[in-house]
This record gives sequence, C-alpha cells and structure tokens, in this order.
Amino acid sequence: MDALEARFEETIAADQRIEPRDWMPVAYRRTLIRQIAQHAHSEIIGMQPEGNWILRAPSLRRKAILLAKVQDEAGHGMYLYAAAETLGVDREELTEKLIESKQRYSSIFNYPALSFADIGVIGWLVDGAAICNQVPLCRCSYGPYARAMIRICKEESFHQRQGYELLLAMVHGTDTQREMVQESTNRWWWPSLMMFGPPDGDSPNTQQSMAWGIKRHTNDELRQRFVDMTVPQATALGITLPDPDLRWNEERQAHDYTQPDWDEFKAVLSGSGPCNAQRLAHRRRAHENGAWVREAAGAYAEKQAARAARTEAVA
Ligand code: BYC
Repeated sequence: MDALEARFEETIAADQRIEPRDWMPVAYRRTLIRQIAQHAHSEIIGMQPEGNWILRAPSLRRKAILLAKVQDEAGHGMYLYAAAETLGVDREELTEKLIESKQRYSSIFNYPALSFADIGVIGWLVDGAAICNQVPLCRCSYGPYARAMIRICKEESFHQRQGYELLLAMVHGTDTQREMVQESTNRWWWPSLMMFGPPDGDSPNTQQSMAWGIKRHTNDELRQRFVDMTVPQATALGITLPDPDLRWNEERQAHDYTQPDWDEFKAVLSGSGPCNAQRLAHRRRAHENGAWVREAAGAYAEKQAARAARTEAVA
C-alpha cells in the first residue's frame, strides 16, 4: 500500500472527511459520482409529480407552499450537482447521462400523482423515507456531499411536515377527503418502502459503501426505521397502512411488515414503471427548450471575460 492509499485508509478509519483535493481510490470516486448523480437526478425528476399540481392547488396558501417545495427540490438538485462536480464530472455530462438513461433516478418518481391527497402523502411518506435515508448521509465520509446533505435535510424535514399538515387538514375534513387520503396512502406505501433499495442480500453496493463510510446503515436497517417511525403517524391520522401483517414484535422491539413486490421494483428500474417514459421525455424536452438560455449565458460570460482581458491590457 503506498503512502497516499494509507492516508486515505487512515482518514476513513478515524471517521474524518475526504476532501476534493485528497487522493482517493478510483472506485470510491466512481461510487460517489454514481450515488450523488442519482440523488441529484432524483431531486430534479422529483419535481415533476408535484409540479403537476401547482396549477390545480385548491387555495392560494396550498399553491404557495407547493411552489416553494418544488423550488427547494430544484435547489437540492443544484447543491448535489455542485457536490458531484468536485469529483471531476460536470453537470452537462451528468444531465446527458440522465437523458440517455445511462444513470438512474429514484424509482419512486415513476409513479403518478393522481389526486391532491398525493401531495400530502408524498410529503409524509416520500419525504419521510428520504429523511430516514438522508440524515445518516450528513456523516458521509466525502465532505462536499455530507455538507450538502445537512442543508438538504433541514429543508426535507419542512417538506415532510407540510405534507403531514395537509393530511391532518384532510382527515379532519369530509368523508371524501378522508377516503382520498386512505386511497393515496394505499398507492404510495409500497413504492415508499422500495426507495431504500433492494433487500441487503441483493444489494451489491452496500458492503463496500459502508466500509468507506459513504453509507452508514444498510438498506434494510433504514427501511425498518422508516416503518417504525411511520406506524404511529398513521395511527394519529386515523389511516390504515395497507399491510395486514404489519404488527409490533415485542422480541425485536420493531414492527414486522410485508416486503414490497421486488419484481415490480426491478421492472421500474429497468424502465417499465408507470411513468418512466413520460418523466424522461419531459426532462429531455425541458433540457432542449433551455438550450437558448445556456447559449446566451455562455455568450455573455465570453463577452465579460473579453472585456475584463481588454481592461487588464490597458491598465
Ligand atoms: N431507485 O446496491 P444498492 C427525494 C439501484 S430524492 C432507483 O443497494 P446503493 C425527493 C442502485 O443505484 C430521493 N434505483 O445501491 C425528491 C444500484 O444500481 P446501480 C433520492 C435504485 O447505491 C423530490 C442497484 O439498485 N435519494 O428524496 O448502495 C421530492 C442496487 O442497489 C433504488 C437518494 O438518492 C431506488 N429506490 O443504495 C421528494 C439517496 N435503490 O447504480 C423527495 C442517496 C437502489 O449499481 N442514495 N437502486 O446501477 C442512496 O442512499 C443509495 O444510493 C440507495 C441505494 C439507498 C438509494
């Protein structure tokens, strides 16, 4: 082992951060680019199911809240692309890979938001799952990712609360509103469990990512934490989670629950989920429609640089 590699191993063993200029193994860099890019793409694609409801929000208050949340998600995507750029890739390249389906985004965003109750349930379950998964990433061994996650998690916890507050209003509303919340929960529960990734025995990356301090818990550990956190919240809402075998296990001090349909998960990952084609086509169209903005910004930057060079030459 050479001195650089030994230094890397010591830094990881001491639970300190690796920074962009530090030497790192090629596979560590590759894993981080894969995970951070996938995370950034998820934030950007994740704007679509909710963005779909901005024009149909039932009141000005709900519209303002939803607009702010979707804008936060764009911001999270930007922090994450910036973190990925510190590893030597650029955003343009990552966007191309997303559009060409060469990089992934979270399976959850391939499901449609069919009613306004989905806005509350996405906040409650999807952002709730995201928080469980992402809080440990604030201690990730790669500095720029860990720091981006601190800010993102603060905002995610607001997102989760806005969803829960909307659901509280709905469950105290009419019978139809209560039914909408139940119906939406029934649809989003299983895809939310899938957000944590495959079961540990089928997760090729977990062991190495944990050894490197990128992941701090396994997929199954975080999924269990999410189930245990969510059950009392469902009870408080008066909503039933759609799993007849969900119950407290005194011995394990945790809930037993049914696994989601892992064949469905694989199908969604391989591109045949309900909205895969629609989500990518929309993202591709937005990228193409934004070409003139990128060209104009590039031309402006060139003009500024030329002006600065002229001023320097005169001085
Ligand atoms: N969806 O070995 P594994 C948000 C892939 S955004 C799609 O366990 P790993 C929000 C995995 O990539 C939420 N693919 O992998 C935004 C791997 O394939 P590749 C996004 C998945 O990386 C807007 C293969 O399956 N959060 O919260 O150790 C509005 C084997 O898996 C999924 C993040 O990205 C999935 N669910 O663990 C509202 C968090 N699961 O790449 C909310 C950061 C697995 O080898 N990411 N795969 O071809 C992570 O924590 C980890 O990457 C994962 C997967 C736990 C997701």
